[in-house]
Amino acid sequence: MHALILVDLQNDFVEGGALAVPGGGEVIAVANDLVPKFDLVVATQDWHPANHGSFASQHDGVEVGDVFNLNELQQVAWPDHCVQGTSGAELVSKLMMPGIDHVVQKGTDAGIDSYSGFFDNGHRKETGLRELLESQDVSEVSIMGLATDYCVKFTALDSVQLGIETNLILAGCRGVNLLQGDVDRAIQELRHRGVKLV
Ligand code: VGL
Ligand code: ZN
Repeated sequence: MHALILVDLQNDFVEGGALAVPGGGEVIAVANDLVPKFDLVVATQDWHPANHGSFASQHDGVEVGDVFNLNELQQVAWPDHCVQGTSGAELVSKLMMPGIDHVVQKGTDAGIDSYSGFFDNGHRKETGLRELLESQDVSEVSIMGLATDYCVKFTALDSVQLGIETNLILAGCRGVNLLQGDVDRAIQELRHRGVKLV
């Protein structure tokens, strides 16, 4: 089985959202074109409690974009985003929802971030995505979404590392580029690790 993984296509990551990725809204049409072509479609959803440790607002003296230490892990400080139950956390309404078979939530533990759809950033806990793919006999995935240099990158890295044939749909990805060149570096690293760029 070949599955499509849609990464974090949520209101907060598109224009007008709390952590808008430049051009983020443009990938919704790409997703809608692809959804009917796959027998299994899984969407990931960044789903943070209001006091999530990745939010700059939770720390004195930490500004958005700073890198700080969160429970022994390097953490980028983000604006409050994708707070559970808010409209910003909802999947973009223009998405073809009936074609989405499963939604996997991540980032629910306030003490650790989770860029990957599979594991938290410390590889301590799983989200359930691996089990889901295994139960459906998935051997290949195609991944697209937001943001190329964070959640898409780490989802694809974990996927290849789990032995799944992994394709990255470049036209369906947009990145943050907090530092100039982050997106290009992410793509190079993914290619180097064996992710196929399509
Ligand atoms: C993401 C930063 C913080 C992403 C999620 O979806 O790429 N980036 N949380
Ligand atoms: Zn997040």
